[in-house]
Amino acid sequence: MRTETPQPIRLSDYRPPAYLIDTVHLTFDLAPNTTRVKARLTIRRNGDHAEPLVLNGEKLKPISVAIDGRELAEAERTIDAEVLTIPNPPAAFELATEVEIDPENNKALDGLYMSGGRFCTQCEAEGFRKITWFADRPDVLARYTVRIEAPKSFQRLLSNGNLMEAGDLPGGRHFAVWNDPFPKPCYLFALVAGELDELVDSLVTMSGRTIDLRIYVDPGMADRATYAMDALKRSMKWDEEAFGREYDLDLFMIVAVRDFNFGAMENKGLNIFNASLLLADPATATDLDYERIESVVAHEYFHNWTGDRITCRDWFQLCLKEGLTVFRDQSFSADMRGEAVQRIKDVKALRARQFAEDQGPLAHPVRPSSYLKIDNFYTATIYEKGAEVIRMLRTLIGPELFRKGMDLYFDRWDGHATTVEEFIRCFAEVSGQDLSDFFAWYEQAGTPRLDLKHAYDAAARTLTLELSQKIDPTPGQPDKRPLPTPVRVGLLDAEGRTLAFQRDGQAMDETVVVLKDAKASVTLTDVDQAPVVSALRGFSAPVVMTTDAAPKDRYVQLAGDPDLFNRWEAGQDLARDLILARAAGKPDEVGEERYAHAVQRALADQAADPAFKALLLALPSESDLALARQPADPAAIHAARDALRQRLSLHLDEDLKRLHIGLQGLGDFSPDAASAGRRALRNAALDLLAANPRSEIAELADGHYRAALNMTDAMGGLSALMQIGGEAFEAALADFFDRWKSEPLVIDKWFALQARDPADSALGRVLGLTAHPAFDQKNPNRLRALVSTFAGFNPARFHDPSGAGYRFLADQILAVDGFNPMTAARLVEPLGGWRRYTPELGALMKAQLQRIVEAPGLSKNVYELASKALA
Ligand code: 0A1
Ligand code: ZN
Repeated sequence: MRTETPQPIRLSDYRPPAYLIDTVHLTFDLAPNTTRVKARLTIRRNGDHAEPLVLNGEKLKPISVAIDGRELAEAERTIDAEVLTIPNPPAAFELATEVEIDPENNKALDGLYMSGGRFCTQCEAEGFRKITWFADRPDVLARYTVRIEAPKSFQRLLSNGNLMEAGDLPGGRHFAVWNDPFPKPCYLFALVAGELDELVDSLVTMSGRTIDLRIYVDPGMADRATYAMDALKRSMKWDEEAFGREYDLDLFMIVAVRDFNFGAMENKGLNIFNASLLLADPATATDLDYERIESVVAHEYFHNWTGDRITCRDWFQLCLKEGLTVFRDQSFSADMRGEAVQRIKDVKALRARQFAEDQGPLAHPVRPSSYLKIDNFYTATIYEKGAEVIRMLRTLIGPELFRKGMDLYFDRWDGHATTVEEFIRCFAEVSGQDLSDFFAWYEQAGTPRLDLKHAYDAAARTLTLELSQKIDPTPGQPDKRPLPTPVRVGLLDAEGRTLAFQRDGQAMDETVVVLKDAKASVTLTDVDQAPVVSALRGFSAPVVMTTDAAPKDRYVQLAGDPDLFNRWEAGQDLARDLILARAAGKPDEVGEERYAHAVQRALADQAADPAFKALLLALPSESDLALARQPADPAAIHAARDALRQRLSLHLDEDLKRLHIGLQGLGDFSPDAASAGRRALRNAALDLLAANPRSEIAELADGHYRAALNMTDAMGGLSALMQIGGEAFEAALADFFDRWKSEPLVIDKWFALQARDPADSALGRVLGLTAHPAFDQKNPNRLRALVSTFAGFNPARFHDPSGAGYRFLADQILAVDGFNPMTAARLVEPLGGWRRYTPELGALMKAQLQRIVEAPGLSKNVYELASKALA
C-alpha cells in the first residue's frame, strides 16, 4: 500500500503565475545518454509580491544556475526532485541554467526521448519539465529560439517556427537555429533530430502566401506520406472556408515516430505523429487507417488556432482546445465523407467509450474540477463529449451565430490563454442568449436519461410530446441540475414519408425542442394523422433516450426515415431489444425474422450509400449491449448476439453473396470515401456470411484473403477466416505474419486481430503472444494492439469466468507502470466497469483493481484511476 495519499490539484486553487517568462533561448547538445540543455529565460515578476521563483524540473541533473550572469551559490537556490526554487529574485532578470538529461533511458516517452534511434519530444501536458527548469503551465507564453547541435548522423535538426541558421561544426557535427515568432506555452515546444526522409509540397493560402509543407518519415517511407499530405492540404483549405482561419508560419512540418503514447501532437509548426496515424499505402493500411489519418491530420492542424494561437489557462480547461478541435475535425470529416455516415461513426465511438466512462466510477465532467495526474484526463469525456457540447451549442444558437461567436473568440483571445467561461461568453454575447444554464454541461458528469412520450389527438389534429430528463449521481455529484437539451424532432406518416406540422403557428418539417427543465411538454398542431415520431435526429444531444414508440414505428423508420442517423438508429434499437430478450432467455423468434426481413429491404435501397449499408449490417457491439442491461453477463450477450447474426446471415445469404460478387473492386485502389464505402459493404457482407460457417464460406473467405490487393480486403478475409477458425485460418495467419514481419504497423494488426478472436481458445493464444519475439511492451502501439484490443474489444474472452483475462490485464498494467505510467494508466479503464457486471465477475475484476492499488511503487497515474475505480 502507498504510504501517503497523493494530493489532488484543484481548479478552485488556480492563481495567475507569480513570474512571467517572455523569451526562451535553448541550446541542445544532443547525445543519447548525456544531452546538455542550456536555457536562458527572460523573466519578470507578475504583480507586486515577494514570492519565490519556483520552476518545475524533473529527472534533471543540475549543472549550473545563474542570474544575470552570476552563478548562484547553493544557499541561493534549492533543487529537489520536482522544483528549482529561488527565494529572492530581482523584479526582472535573465536566468541561465544548464542541465543534463538521459533521453535514451526515457521509456516513459514524455520530455525528450529516443525512438528508432532519433531524438523526439512530447511535452503535453507536463513533459517540458523533464527537459529544463521552467514554469510548466499553459498560461506562461514565451517566444522561443532553439539551437540544436548534434553529430551529423542525426541528419535533420528540427524545432518549432522558422529555420534561421544552419551549418557545420568541427568534429563531424552540425547545428540549426529555429525561431518561433508566436508566443506559446512550453507544452507546444518540440524538437526532432535524426535520419528522416522528407516529402515536400506547398500550398497557397487565401491571402496568397505560399506555405512550405514537409512531412518527415523513416527512410524509404516518403511515399507512404502522400495521403497525409493530401489530407493536410484539404484541412488547410477547409479551415479557411469553414472558419476563416489561415495558417500563420511560412513552414508547416509533421514528423512520424514509432514510439508514442497517444495519437499525435499539435506542437506549433512541428506536429509529431504516431506513425500509425500518418503512414499509409494500399498494401499496408486499411480504409479505416486512411480515415483516421485524414481526421487526425486535420485535428492536429486545426489546433493551430484552437489550441496554439489560443490556448488553455490551466489544464482544467483542456476541453477548450480538445472538445472544440474534435468538433472541428468531425465537421471536416463529415464534409469529406458524408454527414450521416460520419455522424453514425462518431456516435458509435461516443457510446462505446464515453458512455461507458460516464456511467462508471471514472465519470468526470467535461471540465473536471480536480485531478492527480492531468495525463489521465485525455479522455473520451473531454474529447468526444466536449465536442458534443459544442455541437449542441451550435444547434441551440444556429450555425450563423455559432460562426459569429467563433469569430469573436478568435478575435478576442488570439495570443492568449483562456477559459471555457470566456469561450461561452462569446456565444452569449453574439446571440444575446443567457447561456448560464448551458454551462452545466461542462460542470456535470453523467449521461442524461431522456424519456419521450407522445399522444396524438385525432380530433384536434395535435401531437403532444412529453419530455423528461434524469441524470444519475456520479462520483462527487449526488444531485444534478437539469441540462438544456436540444432534441431535433420530425414526424413521419405510416409509409415513412415526412409529415409536415405547425409549431407556434409556423409550418415546418422539423423542429428543435429544447428541454430546459426536468420536464417539458410541447404541442405540435396541424398533424394530419397519427405520426411516427423521429426524435433526437442526428443524435442532437449526448443522452440515452427511451421512448414509447412501438416496434412498428421503428420499422417505419428503418425503412425510410429521411434522417439517416435515425434510420440506422431504428435498426440498432430493434436489434438491441431482440438480443437482450434472447440473452434474458426470452428469444422473440418472430421479431428476429421480421428484423432480418427489414434489414433485407433496407439493403435493397438502390439510393443508399454503400458505407451506410455497411453500418446497417452491423449489430450493436457487445459493449454497447452490456451498457444497456445490467448486471451484464458478457457470455450471454455474446451468445445472443451471435444467434441474431446467424439468423441475419441465413436470411440474407443470397443478398450477401450477391453483394460480395457485385462489389468486387476493379482497377486501381483509391482511398476516397465512395471506394472505401464499397469495400466496407463487401467486407461486411463477408463478415456476416462467416457467422454461418460452412465449407463454402470458408473457401470464399480464403479466396477473399488470398486475392486481396489491399490491406482492407486482406484483413476482411482474415477476420472472416478467424470466425470460422480451423486450418484455413491458422494457415492464413502464418502467411500474414511471414509476409509482413518487417512492417511494424502491419504486425500490430496481426496482434490486434488475434486479440479480438472470440473463440474459446483465444485467451490462451493471447497469453502466449506476450512471449512472441515480436511482442514489445515498450512500444505503445504493440502493447495496445494486444492488450487494449483484448480487454476492450473481446468481452467474451476478457470476462472469462476464471478471472484469467482480468489477471492478464493487471499483470500488464503493473509491468508497464514500471517504465511508462501514462500508457499503463490508459489500460485501467476496462476494469473500471466492475459494478456493471454479474456479482461473480465484478468481484474478480475488483480483486485485480485491489491488487493494482496495493502494488508497491505504483505511479500516481495508475493509482489515481485504479483507486477511483474502486471508490
Ligand atoms: N493534444 C494532443 C493529444 C496528446 C496529449 C498528450 C500526449 O502525450 C502525453 C500526446 C498527445 C491531441 O489532442 O492530439
Ligand atoms: Zn487534440
